[in-house]
Amino acid sequence: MNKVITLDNPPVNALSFKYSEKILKEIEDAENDPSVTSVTVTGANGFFSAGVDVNDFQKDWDPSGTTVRDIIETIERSDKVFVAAIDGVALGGALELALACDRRVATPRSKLGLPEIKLGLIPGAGGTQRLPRLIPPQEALQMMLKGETVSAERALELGLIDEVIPDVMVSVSNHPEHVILSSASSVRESKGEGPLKKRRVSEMRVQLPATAQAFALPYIIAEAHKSVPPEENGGLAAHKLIDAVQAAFELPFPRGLAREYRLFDELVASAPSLALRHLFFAERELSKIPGLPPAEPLEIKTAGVVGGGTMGTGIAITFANAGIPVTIVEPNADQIGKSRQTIFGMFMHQVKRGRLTQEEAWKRGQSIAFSEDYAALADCDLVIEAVFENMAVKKEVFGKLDPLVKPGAILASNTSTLDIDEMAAITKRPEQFLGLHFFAPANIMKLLEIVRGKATSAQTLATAFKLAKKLRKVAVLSANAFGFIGNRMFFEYTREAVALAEEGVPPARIDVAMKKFGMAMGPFATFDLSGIDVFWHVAQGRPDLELARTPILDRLYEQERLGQKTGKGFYKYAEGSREAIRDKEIEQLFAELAKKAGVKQNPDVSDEEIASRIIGALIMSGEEILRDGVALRPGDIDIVWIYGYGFPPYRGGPMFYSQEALAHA
Ligand code: T1G
Repeated sequence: MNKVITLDNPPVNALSFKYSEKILKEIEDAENDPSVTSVTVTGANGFFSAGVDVNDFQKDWDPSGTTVRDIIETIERSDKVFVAAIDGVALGGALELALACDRRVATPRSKLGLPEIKLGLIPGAGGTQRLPRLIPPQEALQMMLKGETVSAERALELGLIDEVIPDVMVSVSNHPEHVILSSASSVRESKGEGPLKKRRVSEMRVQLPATAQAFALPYIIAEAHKSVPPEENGGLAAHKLIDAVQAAFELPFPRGLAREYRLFDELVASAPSLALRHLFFAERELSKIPGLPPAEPLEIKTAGVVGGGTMGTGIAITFANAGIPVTIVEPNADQIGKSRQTIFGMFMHQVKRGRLTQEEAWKRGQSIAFSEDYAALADCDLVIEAVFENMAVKKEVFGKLDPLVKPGAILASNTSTLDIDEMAAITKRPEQFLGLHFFAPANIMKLLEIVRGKATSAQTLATAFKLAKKLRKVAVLSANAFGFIGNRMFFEYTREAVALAEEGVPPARIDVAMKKFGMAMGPFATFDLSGIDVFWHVAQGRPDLELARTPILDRLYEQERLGQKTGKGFYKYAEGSREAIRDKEIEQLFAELAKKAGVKQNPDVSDEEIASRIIGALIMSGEEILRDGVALRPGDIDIVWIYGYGFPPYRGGPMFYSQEALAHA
């Protein structure tokens, strides 16, 4: 008889330590039941399992309790045939459980993967030893290093599964005995191999392709180590993963497994993994707004964008990519031409990269309409403005929009620093008004700050969060305060960098020190990328800003040294190049300004001191933002800085980093 065991632990059938005890008992019962000849493990609700419950991996986790390892070892010892029948997602420890089975079948929509690396871990229940035995080892290594999922079709090509089972699997819950048997038997029939036999992956050998020479293994391992970041810069788990896979090549299964377990247990307590697991949950907290009454989100079926500049065009592309038809209102015909060109170029680039079919690109391009007339937006469900960063200009836009768009439409501003309530006040719909602050380039950057006005309703906020998910953005709620969360902190972060430059530390050296800390880009390179005029304009409107009081921005603005866009900023750039070249002129300019201001010089400060001062300023600003109630949680601030400003994820974000730094001080 075939016994069916169904993983059923909503919402994602996670194999928590507690739930693993239940499943282990079911498997042991099947093992001890002489009438059972085969066991099929499947998942409930169209979901196999998301793997081990990440909540269970607290810093001092106790591996002596029942875990998915015990389930897998029981399957391994059994002489009964185990079939994993996958419908939906099979990740991490759940896929490792399937790897311990003798057969794996999956429905066409299934996705399989070992994403542990994204949590700063490695597969810790045999995945690093079984996957390279079942599929080509280089494919196995890359799949685990990238933490990517593969489709059922790709899994079949690789040999990760034996059969793609049509939708018969979806009825597994109401005909368990019959259907699973047929699926298992379909594996038998299609392979014509008679009754299913035991086929332990652990007994297979890791096979290098016949073309590979004897020296291939050391070369493959050496190349793999070179292909990942250094251990201290986010590469710790990757290097340990390569060590574990090397053991699969070189050691008998039991010893390779022991090495994997040891490496995994070390990583669970490692700082990068604690940081990445913090971010995993912080990201899933974002849309939980304490005190907000439940509200049904509206469906945004059509959108309008006022302003066809860089931001407006990027925002329109974002809507088109999410399948939401969008109209850009832009009075300037030349600007419309430029916007059309940008859109066409972007979609062609996606086609060239194989990310979009020609037909899909054309469809998305066609879903973006242009008009010089606001009336074209009358029926839109949401209209966002992305015009010049000036309050009068924005008020004029909303003064035109409010009487024109339909009563239920939401109006939004893409402003990065201006007062949302002041804009809402000139409309008759403050409840349906909010800020949607996209980050440039809007169609690439995943971060979206949702800015809540005094009157913004719960339904408008719920709609914005639902829209963000559809736009594939990571949305963080901000109160309506200057600079919201990211930029307000960025001004303090860059202020400290400028202070160090005034003390005689070359900007180029400051950027190197911040990249060594793990930032994707140094502060001065960021100034040049965003445009020094952007900061200068903001500073004009905010004399209270410390950054506004530094003379350097005025000097650069006067000299039209605006950054990459003018070929000179804090760095200089060769014609048509974005490569930053150190510019002694800037260092002389800082020296003159510092002398005039009587700033004490301190040019020999260490890289660590540079990073500590700049990150310290960032953290203090984050603490102020929490005190002012601008951000809901420290984790929200961390997510803003990971997705919006290139803070190193393996340090968990500025607020997590500050706690860790304090804890180890
Ligand atoms: N553990 C605990 N909770 C999880 C979870 C997990 N593995 N996966 C999801 N959740 C929760 C999540 O916090 C949220 O909770 C809800 O489920 C819906 O998630 C030994 C050690 C499965 C693709 O890394 O990739 O196995 O906010 O909003 O967009 O080698 O969740 O509703 O309270 O993301 O539909 C490896 C992580 C674990 C998979 C579904 N597995 N999860 O995406 O929903 S380590 C993973 C995901 C491991 C072994 C190792 C996604 C998803 P709440 P969601 P979704």
